[in-house]
Amino acid sequence: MATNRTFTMIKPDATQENHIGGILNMIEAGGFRIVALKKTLLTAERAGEFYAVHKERPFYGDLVKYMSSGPIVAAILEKDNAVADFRTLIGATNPTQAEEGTIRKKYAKSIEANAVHGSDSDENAQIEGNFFFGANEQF
Ligand code: RTP
Ligand code: MG
Repeated sequence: MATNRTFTMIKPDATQENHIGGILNMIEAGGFRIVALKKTLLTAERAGEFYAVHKERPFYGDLVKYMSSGPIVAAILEKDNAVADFRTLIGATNPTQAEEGTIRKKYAKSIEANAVHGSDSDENAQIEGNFFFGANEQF
């Protein structure tokens, strides 16, 4: 079933470089409403759990280390067609391939330190949002 929500994280490189406001600005300007928002630090264990789908991929160990290297900002976002439209707004995983006007084009430093996460399906958006936020934190 399609929903109108997606989930994002502003990754450690972007929070470290004071891009939280700039990225949230692009998200709101892109027509998304912020349903839930928090800054937090993932332990390696929690990061490993979040990215468990990538366990078999060669970059998994580095990804877990990177995502637990500093605070992240987690958010649930709402908009029609949220998952697909948000992936358009963030741009390609590798910033060298990201289109002009996308968040990764503007803020990503590398294929790993690529500024933001965006859910890849409605199902994962719901799982990922609930990983960080209880029902009484989503408005
Ligand atoms: P995300 O899940 O963070 O929104 O990114 P994505 O869908 O565009 O890319 P995905 O394939 O799901 O990969 C998850 C994250 O792993 C890191 N990565 N590193 N070193 C590498 O080759 C590599 N490839 C991916 C990135 O941080 C990527 O966003
Ligand atoms: Mg992904």
